[in-house]
Amino acid sequence: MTAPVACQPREEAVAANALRELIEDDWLQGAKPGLTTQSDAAGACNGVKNGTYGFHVGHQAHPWWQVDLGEMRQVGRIRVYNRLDYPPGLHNADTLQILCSEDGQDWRLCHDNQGRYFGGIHGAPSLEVVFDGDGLPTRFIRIVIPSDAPVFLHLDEVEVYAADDDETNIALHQPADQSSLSPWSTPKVIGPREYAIESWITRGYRLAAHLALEGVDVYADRQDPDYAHLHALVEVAAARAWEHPRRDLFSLIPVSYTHLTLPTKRIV
Ligand SMILES: [Ca+2]
Repeated sequence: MTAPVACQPREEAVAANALRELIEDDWLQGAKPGLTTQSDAAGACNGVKNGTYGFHVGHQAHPWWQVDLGEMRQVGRIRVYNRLDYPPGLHNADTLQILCSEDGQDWRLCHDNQGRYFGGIHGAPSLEVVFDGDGLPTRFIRIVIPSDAPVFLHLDEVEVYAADDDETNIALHQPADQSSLSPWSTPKVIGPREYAIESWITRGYRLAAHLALEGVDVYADRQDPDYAHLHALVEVAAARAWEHPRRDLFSLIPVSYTHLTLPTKRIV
């Protein structure tokens, strides 16, 4: 029995542009945070409000999303921005409940939305829950849909403000989690963005050395790399770099650096 032709080893010419895309995809794949319930949930406290879903829990009964404020806080108000771009799901969160907890184990109800629709960045007002006086003492805040029937939970953003500071969103970039993943879950950046630049460059040189052994004149157009400059360029990549990575990240890398990964001179 022989393997199908498509599975047999073969050599194919790779055009320079296609090679660049392959290498970029490889870089980006290696740089992406892994997909976990935490990395998807981070999308509802990442400061991005665009009317779509910041996270997407799987189809299940009693789906929930939560954020850890890091320490006990006196919460003055919670603002929830609904997803607006998917009409069949507009009312999924109408019945949401907000729970609070000191330890992430024992929860108590602090708001029941009782079927009232709320909007998001446009249209109907977003949901705002205000806690009077000294505010609500809590460390964890959980949003749950109290439905025995499976339902999707997907929100745009959740903001939390302390009773004594109505300007600072204390949920921003705090650790979040959710009850499950869905096919639409994606990893968001958690904490400060870090690029494995040194390892990428090392790999690039390793690739260049390998290609040199194969007879490719990869150093024909080499310039002295300025790692600090390259590092600075990548550091300032836009906040949405994961969603449009190639445009945002690689548009910043000048042509003079392509020799780090691309022996384009001899590959046609
Ligand atoms: Ca968001």
